[in-house]
Amino acid sequence: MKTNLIGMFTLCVATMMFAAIGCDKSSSTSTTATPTTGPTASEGGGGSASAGDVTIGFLVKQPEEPWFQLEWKFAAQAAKEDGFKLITIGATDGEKVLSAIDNLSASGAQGFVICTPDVKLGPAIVAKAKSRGLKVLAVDDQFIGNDGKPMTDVPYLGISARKIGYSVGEALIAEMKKRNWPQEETGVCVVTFDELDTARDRTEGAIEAITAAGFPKEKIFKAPEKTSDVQGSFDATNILLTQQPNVKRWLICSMNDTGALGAVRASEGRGFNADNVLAIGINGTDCLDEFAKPNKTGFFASSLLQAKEHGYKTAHMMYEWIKDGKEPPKDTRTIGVLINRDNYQQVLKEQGIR
Ligand code: FCA
Repeated sequence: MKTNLIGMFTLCVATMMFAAIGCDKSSSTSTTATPTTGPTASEGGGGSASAGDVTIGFLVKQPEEPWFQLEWKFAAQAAKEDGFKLITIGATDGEKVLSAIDNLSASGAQGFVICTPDVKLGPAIVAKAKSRGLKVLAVDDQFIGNDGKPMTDVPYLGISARKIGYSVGEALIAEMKKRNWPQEETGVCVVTFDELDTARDRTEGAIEAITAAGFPKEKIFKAPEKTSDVQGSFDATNILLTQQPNVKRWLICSMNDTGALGAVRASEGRGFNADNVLAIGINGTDCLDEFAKPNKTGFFASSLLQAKEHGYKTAHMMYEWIKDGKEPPKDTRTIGVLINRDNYQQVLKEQGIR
């Protein structure tokens, strides 16, 4: 059994994860990870006498994405402070999610937080969790029920997607004006991933702000990505750039930093640069390497989300639910704050990220 569990799980132990995000990285690349430390070290310090009996899973859809590594880092902080055992799992498809729930149950977990690889798996996840007696909290991506509507009975913590997207759109227009870019030379590339509600709400919010500012609708182009990763965005943007050779300057937005990054890389492949590309992402993660580069790239800014709320708070809420029977609120939404080259170091410090 133990060998099997080790084989199945991407197991990062709380104390180690708290110490170094590098642990998250090693776990992210494989589903056959090795425990990084022994069983005693997996329990954080502090907490009540029974706290050590609590085991919580944290499943994410894209463990390679910096956002999810940050969530894990903060979940590990909660584990250390509350004294529960945390099991992090990269669950990239439905099959992996369902077997991960079985394995969590076998290892004594009482609940898990999940950003599902497919929101339509919601009913199957809830049924499986119920059959194993595990509590479920959805983070980032809200489950969709068999009726096609959000499963509002499952506790969920996500972002105020439309509002955040709207602020990205406003910031793009404000910066375009500041740079005196002629509107007739400028186009907007919106990398979309419409099958995911939180993604669609973000990009629609951005489009709403851009059109509200008087930008012509016919110059706003959607680049639908097939997969929500850098490659998916890169491919989608390349198609758009081929179709629109007359656009001299591009404003770029997407559901997240990963989408913005793929689009920036695609534009660079076509000879665009920081003088004629202005991209604003969401997450405040993948943008950091871009801001740190000595020469500016087209990745201008990002809406930094509250990873601590998404990682620490969700894990802590699950802990309280298991330990004290305190059920989490059904719907919690978080906000974003714009960061760029000038202010990112300060803001990250203030938020305890760096
Ligand atoms: C979704 C996205 C992530 C992050 C999160 C809050 O899950 O895929 O990049 O933006 O919402």
